[in-house]
Order: sequence, then C-alpha cells, then structure tokens
Amino acid sequence: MNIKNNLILALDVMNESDAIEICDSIKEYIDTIKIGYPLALAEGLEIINKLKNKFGFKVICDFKVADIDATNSKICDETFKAGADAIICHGFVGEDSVQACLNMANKHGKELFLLTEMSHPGAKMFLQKNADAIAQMGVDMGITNYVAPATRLDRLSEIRNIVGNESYIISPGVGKQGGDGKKTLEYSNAIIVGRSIYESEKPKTACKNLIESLK
Ligand code: O7M
Repeated sequence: MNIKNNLILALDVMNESDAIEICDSIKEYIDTIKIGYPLALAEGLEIINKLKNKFGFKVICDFKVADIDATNSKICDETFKAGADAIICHGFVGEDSVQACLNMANKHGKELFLLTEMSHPGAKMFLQKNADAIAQMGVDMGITNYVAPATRLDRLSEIRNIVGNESYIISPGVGKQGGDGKKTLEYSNAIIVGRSIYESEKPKTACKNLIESLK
C-alpha cells in the first residue's frame, strides 16, 4: 500500500459531520484513513464509501477480526463489499481464522493487515508473549502487511526482523500513547495517528507539524 507522508489518520470520531470536517481539513496531507468500530458503529458501513467518494481516500477498516473462520469470512466479505481497501485482523485466533480473512481479501482483490502485538500496556499481559509467533505465522502464510506497536521500539524492531524488510508494517501509538513518529519509522512503513490530530484545535496544523517532525 502506498501511503502519503507515511501517515494514516485513525478516524475515531463519533459522527459523520465531525468525520467530514476533520477529513476536509487534513486532505492535503493524508490519503489513507483507518475507520474502526467507533465511527462504523455510529454511522454504519456506508461511511466508508461516503468518505472515499468525497475525498478519494484509501480506507483501512480496523475491525480487529477475531472469530472462527466461517464468521471471519462473513465479516471480511461485508467490509470489502462496503468499500474497504484493507481490513485488519487479529492473529491470536490462529491460522484457520486468519486464512479465512486472507482468502476473502484475495477474493476481493483487497489487502489484509495482520495485528501482531498491540500498543497499549495491557498487551504485555497476554499478547506480547505470543506476538513473535503470530508474526511468524503471518510470514508462513504469505502475509505481507502487519500492524506492530510504536510504543515499544524493541518489540517493533523484533517484529520487523521476523517479517522481513519486504513486508509492510503500520504502527499505532504515536502521540497520545507516547510513541515517537520519527523513531517508529526507522522500523515501520507508516504510522497510525488519531487523537493528536482529530482532538487538536487545528487538525491541519497538527498534521503539518507531525509530518515535519518525521523528517
Ligand atoms: O493515536 P491514537 O492513540 O488516538 O489512536 C490509535 C489508533 O490505533 C486507534 O484507532 C486504536 O484503536 C488503534 N490501535 C492502537 O492504538 N493500538 C494497537 O495496538 C492497534 C491499533 C490498531 O489500529 O489496530 C489495528
């Protein structure tokens, strides 16, 4: 995936008008947005095509798909039918569940991102212990897109080692969660940033300054 300025906006606002206002202000700097449960549950999946059509964005749907294979297939199918360019799935559910997502992404000619280790403190409790194995599973399955944390550069670096330089890693946790954008991009291909942009008084300036800080 080719992502402008290596910056993805996590658009976790709670209604369409806020979403449009933010997108309008940052569209000069950003061409890829991540829509997760907050906005999709508030506005329905139609919000995907509304924002794609209005702004020409690529949309990554962050539904952290984590069910049995049959259900994962249905979730991915509906999400791609609604216009998503990519979907994010969890890896801890195991190969069959992830394979179902990969099959559906391939069927639609779209992309799958595999979430390895999460960025928040709680990820240390259970997920971190298995994150390397999740990443290795992804490699063995031929997956080339990953999500790994900006908040723990040692872990991000290890996951980069496992998935290799040809893989594409996107990383949340810059800004509000304490991660540093420039350092993250030493290992990662793009950063995912939400609140530091959409909660800012001036999202456009926040974006501009953030991009400047990545150089
Ligand atoms: O910049 P923030 O902290 O406001 O937003 C970060 C976004 O990334 C937000 O949408 C989170 O749900 C998401 N995220 C994480 O913060 N940590 C993770 O480990 C994984 C994700 C994510 O995008 O999952 C795919």
